[in-house]
Amino acid sequence: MKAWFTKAAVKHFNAGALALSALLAAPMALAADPKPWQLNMAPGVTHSSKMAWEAHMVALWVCVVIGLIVFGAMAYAMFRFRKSRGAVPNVHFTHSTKLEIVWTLVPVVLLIGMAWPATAKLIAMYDTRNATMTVKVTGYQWMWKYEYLGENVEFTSRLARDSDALRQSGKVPTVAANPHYLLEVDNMLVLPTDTKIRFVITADDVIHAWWVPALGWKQDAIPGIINEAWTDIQEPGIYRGQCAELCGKDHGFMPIVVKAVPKAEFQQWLAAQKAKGAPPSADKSAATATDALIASPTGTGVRKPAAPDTSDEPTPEPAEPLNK
Ligand SMILES: [Cu+2]
Repeated sequence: MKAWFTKAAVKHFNAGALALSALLAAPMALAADPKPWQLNMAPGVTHSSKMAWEAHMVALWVCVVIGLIVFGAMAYAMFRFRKSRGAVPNVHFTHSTKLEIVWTLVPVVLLIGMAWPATAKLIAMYDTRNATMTVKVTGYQWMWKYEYLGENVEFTSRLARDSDALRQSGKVPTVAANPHYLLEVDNMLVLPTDTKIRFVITADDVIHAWWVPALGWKQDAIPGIINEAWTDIQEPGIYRGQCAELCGKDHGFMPIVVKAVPKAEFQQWLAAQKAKGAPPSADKSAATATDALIASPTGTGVRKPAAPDTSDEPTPEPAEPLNK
């Protein structure tokens, strides 16, 4: 019994649990959006989110095994040593030194076995060095501003106008008709895949928090303070999130949408943005919006692109060569 709890055995168990849980969660790994009746945490699409998921699965399976052993022993004792079978309690029993040592050491070994890899993961999750690019995120009541630092590209991103109109119409939205109700924005944050991207995150009025679950972290956006985070999205796709800090009456209406595209496509998109004199990116919902001018939170005003939506179609050739 003692040998089972050696460090090597715990490691072996962790590996087995990981393999089993990876097998169980395989269908979920393909989709970033949560599903109705989804069980368990999704692994996400970045190294950080996968590390968090692994630590979670190890802890979950350790808890499952402990639960089975404890409740199994209780059930066995209650059944096997019941009064009707003639069991006689040992009224002289007070303690067992041997048992006390075992039930102290076993949790200590388990906790060290979980804390060691978790600490390594945590350190890696906070290491923003060697990033290829930096995006500055600023929270406002109630929208986000994104700046691609050094690229002269910036825009604001706020709740899509049709989502906003629907919420104020009094109509009841349905999942079928509005699958991303309140999770749609006018300008998506476009990011390249397989790239270490550093974020510097702050706010201009009150505390917000930038959170996209598929990326695996949330980071507070605090006025006067610059917080850091990083990501490396491994699969192209659209990932949705929300402000995660109660920031005022429209806190629930400042969603985040990240569109991850392959590197080459991102460079084309970036070049197109620069060529347009850094107007905002556009997605489908922008085309439905009626207002021609979005007052930027800084008061400078950001003009909407005159051209119709291009972000979901093949990106046009850049008008001028890339600076990179
Ligand atoms: Cu907020």
